[in-house]
Parts: sequence; C-alpha cells; structure tokens
Amino acid sequence: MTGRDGSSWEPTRYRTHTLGEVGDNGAQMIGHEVTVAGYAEAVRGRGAICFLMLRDGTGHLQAFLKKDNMDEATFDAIQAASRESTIQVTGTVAQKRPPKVPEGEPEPPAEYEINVTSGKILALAETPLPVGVIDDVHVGLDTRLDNRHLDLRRAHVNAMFQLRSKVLQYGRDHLISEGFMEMNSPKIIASASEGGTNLFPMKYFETDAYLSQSPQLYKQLAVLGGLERVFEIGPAFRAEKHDTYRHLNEFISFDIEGAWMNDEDVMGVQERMIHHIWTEVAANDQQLIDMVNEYKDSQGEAPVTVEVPSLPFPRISYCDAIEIVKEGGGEIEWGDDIESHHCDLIAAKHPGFHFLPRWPMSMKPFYIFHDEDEKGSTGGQLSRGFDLNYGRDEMTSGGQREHRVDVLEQNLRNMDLDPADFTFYTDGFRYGAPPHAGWGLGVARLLMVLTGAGNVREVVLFPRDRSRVTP
Ligand code: AMO
Repeated sequence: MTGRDGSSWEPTRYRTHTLGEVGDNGAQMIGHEVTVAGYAEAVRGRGAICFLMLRDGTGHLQAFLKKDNMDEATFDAIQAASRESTIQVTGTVAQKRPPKVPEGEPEPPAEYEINVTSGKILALAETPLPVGVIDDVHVGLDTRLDNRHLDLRRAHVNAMFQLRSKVLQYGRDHLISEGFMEMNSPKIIASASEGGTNLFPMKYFETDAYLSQSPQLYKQLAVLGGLERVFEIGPAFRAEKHDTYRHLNEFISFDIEGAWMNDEDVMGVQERMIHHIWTEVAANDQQLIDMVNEYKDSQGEAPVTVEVPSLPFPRISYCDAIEIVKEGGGEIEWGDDIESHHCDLIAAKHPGFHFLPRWPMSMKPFYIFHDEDEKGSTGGQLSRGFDLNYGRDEMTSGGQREHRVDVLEQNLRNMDLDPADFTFYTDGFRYGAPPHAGWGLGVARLLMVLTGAGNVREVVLFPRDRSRVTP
C-alpha cells in the first residue's frame, strides 16, 4: 500500500489501498479488487445509484454504488450517510466515464473510481458539523480550536501541520549531520532557569516543584558531562500573562548546546539549519505550500513563497541596533530592551532573518558568558548572548555560556538569585568545564515565518494560553 509521500505501508485490517494510490495508479489497477476507507465528503445520487466521494490522508476517490450490485440495506445506509461519516468499501477499480469535451479540445486525463460490491459505515457523523470541512463557512479561531479535530480535516490546516512535521524532521536531520545527538531533559524541576516569576508551581509529593521553563540547565549539564553536542525538541512552560499572537504558556522549544563553541559558532549552526529546512521544504513540499496558498487565495490573502535565505544572515550588534532604532526615530537608550516597535525599524533595513548579538550583560540570564574587556558604547558590560529575529518577532535566544564557576555564582548573586538553590547545576562546573554555547528556538514562531501564519495558534495543534486548557 502506498502512503503519504509515496512511502510504503502494509495493508491494514481496514484497507488494502489508500485513495491516493488508487487515484494515481488506476490504469494499472483496472479490474483489481480493493478495500478502501475514508471520510464521506459528499454522497450524491438518488434511486438505485449513488456516488460517494471519499477522502483519506492521501487523497480523494469516487466510489460508485449500484443497488443491484450489493446488499440493499448497506446501499441505503451509505446513500443516507451524513458528510464526514467514515465508510469502508470494497469493489473493483474502473475508469470513470470521461466527461464530454467540445470538439477540438483535449481530452482530460483519465480518472478512476471503485465499483462497489460491499461496504460498511464505520462511524456516522452527527449533524450539523460545528466547523465546515469542505464548505468554507467562516468561523472564528476560538471555535476552530474548540473543534480542532474537525478543523484539522480542512486541507490547508492539515497541510500546515504536515509542514510542521517536515520542519522538525529537516531540523533534526541537519543537526544530526553536524554531530548533535538528541537528548531529553526533565520537565519537573526544582529551580528556575529563565527567571523566577513565570514558573508554574506544582506539588511533587511532600515538596514543591515547577514545570520546566526550558531545558537550559540540563542541556548544559549534559555537555559538561561529555555528550559534547546535544539537541532537544520538547515542551517549555511559562506562566506569562501575555495574550498575544506569539506567546503561549506551553510551547515547543528546539534547543541545542555544544562544547568548545562560542556564540558565533552556534549562530552558524542556527543559520545552516534554517537554510537546510527552507531548502528541503522548497525541494520536497511545494504541494503542501500550494494547499496553504489555495486557501489564502480564496481569502484574498497574499501567497507564501519559500525563498531559501542566503547565508550568512546579517549580524547587527546590539549597539548597532540601538543606533538603527534611533536613526529611524525610535526612542531607545543603551541598556533598554529592543521591543517589537523597535524591531520594525531594524527589519525595515534588514528584512529576513537577522542576528542581534552582543547584548548588555544586564539584560541576559546568569548563564550567559561575558568577557570583562568587552564594553558597549556607554561603557556597560557586553555579553555573548544573541537573538535571532525575523521582522518584529524573536525566533531564538542563545549565547556562549559562562563556564567559570566563580563567575557563574557571582552572576547568580548579581541577579538576586541564591547560588545555594543551584548547586545541582553549579556543581557540574567544579571539575573542569568546557567553554560551550547553544540556543533555543521557538518552533511555532519559525513556522509562522514559513507558512505566513499570523498567529502561533495556527501552527500549534492544541495551544495552551491564559484562557485555554482544552481540548
Ligand atoms: P527564551 O526564553 O528567549 O530563551 O526562549 C527561546 C525562544 O523560545 C520562544 N518562546 C516562546 N514561544 C511562544 N510562547 C512563549 N511564551 C515563548 N517564550 C519563548 C521564542 C524564544 O526566542 N534558555 C534560553 C535559550 C538558550 O539560551 O539556549 C531560552 O529559553 O522563540
């Protein structure tokens, strides 16, 4: 059986062939008996004949039912079935009667159908559907998310999540090709890595614990322990009260960490990985992009094009970024955060992906490395922390890490944190520690750029935000 992407699948209890397979190879299959199954997209025809349009994950196919050729009760049940009911049919592959074309015009390519001899309704769909699957009835994002199981049946939504899977696959492939290995860190933790205010507390038997904000401290410990190059794709939890198009309270963070590397080295890994993802999507997944664009076109929205970004991505140091913002009329001082409206001014000069390296140490977490000799224009201490931005959105934060245990403990104290709470982490640095660096990329934010989605919720199956913990 041929599956999605032409992969080879074993037949299952419910089908011998996929719909896409029969549609694509009908000429060689004429007269063969097949069993297929899918969702009923449309059931047409009266009296003794019925056309059932089926859809599965690989495509569409028409099943032709004739009362004389099959059990009468099954025929009647299928003819009366509601849309989106799941139906299994067995029959022989036949060529559809070609439509009449005016003289002189080319014949359309041959199409195939199944002449049904038996069938079964697997599950009848209730009516009405809360979200239209084929009919484009406008419903708001909240209703769609409440009914994601149906929303996902819409072709362009399904394509978005297939693209998401591809992005993770290509990213993973690339990192493995650069010698990174996949790791998994605990999601139940005892102390904060990214600041103490946005933790979700939980009861852990007799003690208190939290949901992990990032794999930060654990990916570092893995590298210190000798794994050298690691990556992790996993959930991160932030108890932030944001309600924006780009923030969620649970998101998938794509992290790397590498020994004997600095900030510039891991920026290289990042840009090569993104370049690889875009190259592979452009080469293999245009049909998914087309499905997204077909919908965008129907909504009068601009299509997305997958333009492979050129390397290297521009590096605009924090100090230069401040100057760009000032020149653009923005109000900002050295030491201030670069906010979205500032990012717009930078993006006007640097459309596309761009790194912002060398942030002030005062703005970066305790684990970021600083070289005492590197000072900014106002004499403030610079760090080896960076961001990767696209337009007004931050995709990634990263940096070289502090590997000197005395400095690390001082950084904790400078940030009003108690080194005693972090001994499980700082102990990892006491017995020789390689200089190391890494980054954390927000998967949904990268998907927003690739698919032109205006909200991370479009590319997260079951988003968790302040007002949503179901489905
Ligand atoms: P940071 O906190 O900047 O860095 O997070 C890294 C990236 O994760 C994404 N992100 C989010 N996405 C959706 N909703 C949120 N609430 C949210 N918060 C963050 C962003 C961001 O750039 N430990 C460091 C990474 C490192 O240095 O390796 C960290 O977690 O795309």
